[in-house]
Amino acid sequence: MLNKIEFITAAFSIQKLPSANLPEVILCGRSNVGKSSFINSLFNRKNLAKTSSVPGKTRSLNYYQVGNSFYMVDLPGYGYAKVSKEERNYWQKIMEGYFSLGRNILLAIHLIDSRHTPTALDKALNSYLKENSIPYIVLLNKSDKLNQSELAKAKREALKTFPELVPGETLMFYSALNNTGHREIMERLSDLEKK
Ligand SMILES: Nc1nc2c(ncn2[C@@H]2O[C@H](COP(=O)(O)OP(=O)(O)O)[C@@H](O)[C@H]2O)c(=O)[nH]1
Ligand SMILES: [Mg+2]
Repeated sequence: MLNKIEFITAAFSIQKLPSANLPEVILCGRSNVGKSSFINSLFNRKNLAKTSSVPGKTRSLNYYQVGNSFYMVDLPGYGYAKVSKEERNYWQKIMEGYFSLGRNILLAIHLIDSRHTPTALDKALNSYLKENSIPYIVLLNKSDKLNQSELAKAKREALKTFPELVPGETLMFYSALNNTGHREIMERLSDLEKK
């Protein structure tokens, strides 16, 4: 049932989330890393999730329902290395609020631009996931932009920052452009469905 996805709601506060009658797969990462494009490419839908070439501030938690299996939740992105203190505080507050609800999170997909080394906020996010015992995978996204040696370097950098990751299992490349990683992610999601 992974071929059916529909938009449910954009919640601008954690009080406005849909009722927790389905488990959740959450998408996180900095703004502009490609979370919306990930949803569109994964489900082969051109404009289901709005994409933007300018780093915007998606402040909402965007809920999509996948079959009758789970919600896919596009969480607010965080900025680049130099974000304002205000923006960073807002992001931390909403993430802590969301995790404190104790919703049934099956998996977190943490997207990182494969061209950049993980930032302080990537590390903060990783800590939240660990503290809350949420299973997670890191996707090195936009892999179409790199050549073989750059890809190898990106993998090394990610492993240096997050040594617990296992390549091919919890660390993978993804591209919304050429479908790298598509099959692997779909397999992972259909495994969740069987649980
Ligand atoms: N080359 C390439 N560009 C991508 C990929 N994914 C997203 N983008 C581009 O990155 C920009 C931001 O994407 P978007 O999905 O809106 O990011 P979001 O802010 O995380 O939702 C857009 O210009 C996308 O076209 C990818 O896999 N490869
Ligand atoms: Mg987006």
